[in-house]
Amino acid sequence: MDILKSKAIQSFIKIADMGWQMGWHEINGGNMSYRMTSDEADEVKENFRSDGEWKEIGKDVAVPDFAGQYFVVTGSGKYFQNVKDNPEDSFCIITVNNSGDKYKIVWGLSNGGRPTSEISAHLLTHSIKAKATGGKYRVVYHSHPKYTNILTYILPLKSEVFTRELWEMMTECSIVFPNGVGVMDWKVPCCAEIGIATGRLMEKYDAVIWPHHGLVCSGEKLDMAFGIMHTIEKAAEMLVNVMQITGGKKAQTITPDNFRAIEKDFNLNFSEEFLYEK
Ligand code: 2HA
Ligand code: ZN
Repeated sequence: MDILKSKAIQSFIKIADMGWQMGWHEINGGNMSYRMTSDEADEVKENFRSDGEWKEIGKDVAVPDFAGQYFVVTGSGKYFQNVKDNPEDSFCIITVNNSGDKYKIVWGLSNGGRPTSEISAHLLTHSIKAKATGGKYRVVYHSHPKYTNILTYILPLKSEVFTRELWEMMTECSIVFPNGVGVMDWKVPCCAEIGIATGRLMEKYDAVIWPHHGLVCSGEKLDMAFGIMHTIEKAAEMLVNVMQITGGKKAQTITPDNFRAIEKDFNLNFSEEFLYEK
């Protein structure tokens, strides 16, 4: 099968292009990975090359559960802007070795290159999420959305504050990300350290904010991870607008008891830390 006709690859291209259209991927900003099902990989395996070199994923990073699995991953230094018109040059498919500490490119990056510099954050998050969801979660998506980033200069860098403030912006936010949003300390991008810290927060959250940088979302499918990112960014934009108009004072808002009512009717289990009295 022509690899570009595969549904999994088409969906990867579509979501990457949507992210670009949203303005979340200036120059080479952002990265995305998708863990293929074995059927999806089998369907396109005839296109894979076997001469790739095994390379280390990152210091102290190993994901042995993924031995032999395949990931579609954007390329380091590549532009989301070009994914649609030049897919073979913009992303790749990698596989993981038996000890889980090395990867090899089997398709793509036709003009050379390597997978995203945030490969550690991606694979560690995949590992944690796959374990926590019985293998359902397959996507890690990182972008640089403007308003989410603006809030990291305004709000205290606390998961409970970001979660509560974003939840208050639209009733359905608490249903879209019921586990809240994790907020990390600022870290240098592109190293194992940011990956390990992200993975740790992903044990609890589906979305993690990197202050003054961007957002990482995980989900079952590409449209779901994109949807969580979109919802968070829209809520962040609304909060920035409210602050611009009122200086942060709200005439009324969704109250902790309102959230408890949502929790009950939607059968959710909110952490009480998000429902603090102000
Ligand atoms: O340039 O977004 O965090 C890719 C990135 C690194
Ligand atoms: Zn980034």
